Amino acid sequence: EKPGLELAVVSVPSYACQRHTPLLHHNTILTDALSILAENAELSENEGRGVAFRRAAALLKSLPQEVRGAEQLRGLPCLGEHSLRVIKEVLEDGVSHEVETTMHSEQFKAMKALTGIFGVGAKTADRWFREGIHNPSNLQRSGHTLNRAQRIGLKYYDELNLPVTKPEAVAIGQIVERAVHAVLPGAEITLIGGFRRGKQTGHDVDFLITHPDEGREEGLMPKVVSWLEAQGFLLYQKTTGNSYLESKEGPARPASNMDRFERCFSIFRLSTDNEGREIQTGDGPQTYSPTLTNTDPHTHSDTHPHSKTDSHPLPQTLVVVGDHAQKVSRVLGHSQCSGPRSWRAVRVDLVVSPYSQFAFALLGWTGSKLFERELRRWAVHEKAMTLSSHALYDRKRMQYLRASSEEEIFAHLGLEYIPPCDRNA
Ligand code: DCP
Ligand code: MG
Repeated sequence: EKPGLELAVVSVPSYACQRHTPLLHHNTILTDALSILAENAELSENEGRGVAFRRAAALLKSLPQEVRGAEQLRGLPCLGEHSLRVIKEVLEDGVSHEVETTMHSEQFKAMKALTGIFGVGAKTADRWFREGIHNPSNLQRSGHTLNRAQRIGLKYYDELNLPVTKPEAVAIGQIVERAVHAVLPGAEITLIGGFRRGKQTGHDVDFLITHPDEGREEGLMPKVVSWLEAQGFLLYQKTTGNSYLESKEGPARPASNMDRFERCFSIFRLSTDNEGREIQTGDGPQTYSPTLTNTDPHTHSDTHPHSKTDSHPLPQTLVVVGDHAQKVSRVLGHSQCSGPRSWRAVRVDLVVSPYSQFAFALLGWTGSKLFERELRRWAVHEKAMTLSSHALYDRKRMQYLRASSEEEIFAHLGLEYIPPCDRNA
């Protein structure tokens, strides 16, 4: 017997939230192929098909070793007929015909390019595509009326499509922390999203803000935004208020997967060298001590309040190094704005949660998107519970289940605790 055949008999649970899914895994060639098909399905607004490919990919990400032959897949859950066909093709020929055709199709390329514009979703992109608009330049020349988000998205297209690095995320975190503490001392700021899962890059940076005295966080976002704007840190922002209490459906019957927290979609202006220091006004580096809340010391020891950053505060301005610096300066150098410059645009998502909902918000905003979807599916189908980023409701006992940590929520759901770094489904 070939080594590895035992994979087939190892039982793998079928919900992604029952499994450990690390960032780095053994089946990237297969999961890259399936991700293209998932992305194509999502861009064609075929959500069901997208989820099927995402689940198949997530299953492969959780396997302890490389799949070398289709016989190793026998008995594994989550692999539908279509996904299996693609996997077999890649295992046998190195590539899948369907994936290659999709990747190189004019429609897929155009939809990716157009939805890559901040403020443009699949519906709008599809309408433009059918009018013959295939890329940002076509759009620029079309004379279409764009909203404020889309105009900014077009203006900063290249740099908003450059990955945001971990050091850049940390630098943004310091600015967010200064802003929040300036208007509400004692508030806690947590890095969430992909960076909390241990990713080294992201398409944006996500933060969750709360305050131990419930109620103090109310109306916080407009004040934070004003501070950031006054300091010249914002290129764009759109704030939406908390609508959780007003919402008729309540957490037991959420109308959608969208949560109702006070939230700010923004684009930051981040200095990329020390010349940018003049925009970093305020307390200055000497009196500023980073206290970015850390709920996960294993993946974020560099931002932990008790780590070495206490004695050696990180520079207030960001010095980007290596390959990324070259890419950034190339893009900035070629930007249509005003020639080379010492700052870049970065997408930042801020969310404010009342303290009593913090654990749910943290769990709901750490992702991955599929992991979140699977948690909610597990809750409903296996536990008769409704999970949202606000609360957990037990339908049989007809009561809300409180939790002050993610561990407690997993326990309520009858699941083994999965740490953030293993939620990369
Ligand atoms: N999230 C969600 N539903 C939403 C919005 C967000 O479940 N409507 C969760 C899942 C995401 C997390 O919030 O993982 C952050 O959203 P992002 O789109 O920023 O996703 P990531 O941070 O995981 O990816 P990236 O690294 O590309 O930013
Ligand atoms: Mg993110």
